[in-house]
Amino acid sequence: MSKSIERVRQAAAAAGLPVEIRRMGESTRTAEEAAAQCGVSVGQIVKSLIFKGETSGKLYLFLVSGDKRLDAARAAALTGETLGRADPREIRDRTGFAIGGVSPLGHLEPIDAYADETLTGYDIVWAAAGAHDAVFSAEPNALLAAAGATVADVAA
Ligand code: 5CA
Repeated sequence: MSKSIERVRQAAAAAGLPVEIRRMGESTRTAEEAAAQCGVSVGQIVKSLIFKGETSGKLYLFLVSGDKRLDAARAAALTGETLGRADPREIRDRTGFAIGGVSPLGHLEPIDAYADETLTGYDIVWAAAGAHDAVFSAEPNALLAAAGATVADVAA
């Protein structure tokens, strides 16, 4: 098992959320691909989006339903600073995950996390597990709590 997948498994277990990570064999890089592979609606896929604070240089994690977009103004109000895209290399170096496999859990450094409240309307959601074909499912409130995410109205 890859190091980053194992990091997700261990972080989830340590947070009280034992997960079964599935390698799908096909790409789950995008929410649409993940939904097709998991046989669920796109809204049930948790996007793990990394943004960077333009003032602090901190990375932030936003967990957003696959059928929603992050509202940049609401996100900035929550973090207290303007946010920009982090570049793929910096995301990989600082979180330990490549884009398409960024997980809600198991980042190399602690990360402030916020979650789209619409995720809590589903019985089960699916999220990336550290590789571009690796996913796990969880009850959304349990997942967001394990990720230490503040649940808020962040979706557009
Ligand atoms: N594995 C799936 C869901 S299980 C997944 O990781 N989806 S995702 O939405 O969380 O990750 C893809 C996201 O990465 C895209 O929605 C996009 O916001 C972001 N992304 C794609 N390309 C770049 C890039 N060049 N720089 C920064 N972010 C990017």
